[in-house]
Amino acid sequence: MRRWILAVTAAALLFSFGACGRQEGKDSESGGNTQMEEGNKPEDSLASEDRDTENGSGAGAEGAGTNGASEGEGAVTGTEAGAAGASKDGGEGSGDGSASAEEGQVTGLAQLYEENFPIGVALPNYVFSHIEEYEQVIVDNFNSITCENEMKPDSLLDKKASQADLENTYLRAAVHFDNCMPAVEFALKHDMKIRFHTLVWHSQTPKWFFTEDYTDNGELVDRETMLTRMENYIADVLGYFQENYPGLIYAVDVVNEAFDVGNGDENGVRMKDNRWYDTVGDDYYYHAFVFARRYASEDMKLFYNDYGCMHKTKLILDHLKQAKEEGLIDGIGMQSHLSVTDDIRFTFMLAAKEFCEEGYEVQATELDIGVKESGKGSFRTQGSKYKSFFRGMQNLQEEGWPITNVTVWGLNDALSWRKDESALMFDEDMEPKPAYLGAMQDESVWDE
Ligand code: 9MR
Repeated sequence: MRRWILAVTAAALLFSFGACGRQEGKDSESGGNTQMEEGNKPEDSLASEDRDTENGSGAGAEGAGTNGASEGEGAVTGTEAGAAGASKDGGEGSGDGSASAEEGQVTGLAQLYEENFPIGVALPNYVFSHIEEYEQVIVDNFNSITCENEMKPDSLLDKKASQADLENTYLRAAVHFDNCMPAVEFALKHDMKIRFHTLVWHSQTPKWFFTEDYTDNGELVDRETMLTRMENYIADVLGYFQENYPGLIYAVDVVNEAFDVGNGDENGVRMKDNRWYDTVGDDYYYHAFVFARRYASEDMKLFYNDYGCMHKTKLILDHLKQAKEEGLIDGIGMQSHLSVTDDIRFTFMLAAKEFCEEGYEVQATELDIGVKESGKGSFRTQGSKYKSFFRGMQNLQEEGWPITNVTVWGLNDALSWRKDESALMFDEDMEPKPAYLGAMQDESVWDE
């Protein structure tokens, strides 16, 4: 795999912007949760409850290579990037397309932000089975990974084994870790850490887990039974990693997306399509933190993770108050599924700061920034937004606020769950887009 230089001149950037025929995007964080709801519907996902647990990879992985940006649309090609290569501080690059630390160049995002926070990427199993195409870029840019789907309950819960021994599994469903092993092995090979995503979520959690006989049509169990199953599930999953891979997991999304006024009860707790709510009740998220703190090792930070955080800061803070006061939670994961029309510089960063002021660590856990309008300038605007995002988080961290990670939700536009919006930093050929240069704080990308 060719290694490319990270910074390019404005000229190279401008040359590389082709016509950007983009489809109209869906709503992002700013516009409510339309897109999230669609994306999260179990039936939209290969990881739906009817799916066998053996199939660990999600829609993003399956759809790989079938869509996304076509060549030349906004990508800075490796050749151009290399030829035009300049180091971050403006020095001339080698021009041969290779980057090396010896030449004084920053090798990528992880190094650029190493004084600030780890930089993560969400990866589906598809990437690990085609790793020769992606390994160098991953290693150059990221030091944290999140499984896009393979650590979710429908990947870890083992239906057959649970059904086969109901007497022993009734309160303790069987789990297995086959699906996430490629990610674990990759992380170990490259000395990377893993953000665990996610323990308790209404989506990608099979219905059978909530029923009397572990079948899809069984009766739902009562609150006490489900609380015990929740406790055992959390204990077994966290216990497995502590025992087998101590130190590998540094952050855990304990609860995902529990607050949503549009789909919630009168207090905004997610009710729709939420079997945790149906069985345990409106305090299910609190108990998840109780159990997670009970079984997590000290080096695993416990997170509440959600979309649209900048629009529901108070809702989240109010609901988490008790867990926070009891020391059960460490941070807020702001998913950061954004669009180029979102106000990142002020609205997003203010929300991040507000969480910090309340004593939480903040991580951007699922960053992508969708391009809404077709047209020449779209990818340049996207580049500015990425720049603004990374710089904003860096500024907060440098001011002393505990910003402890930025993770992008996918490696390239073709692998993204938002294929229609070309929301990531690399195009389908793994060529860096202006978004990447923005994230690298390249001077060719204009400031917002
Ligand atoms: O990117 C994931 C996609 O491959 C799955 O099909 C989808 C199913 O729900 O989940 C996506 O990841 C979601 C994440 O787990 C939680 N926040 C929203 C993400 C995008 O939908």
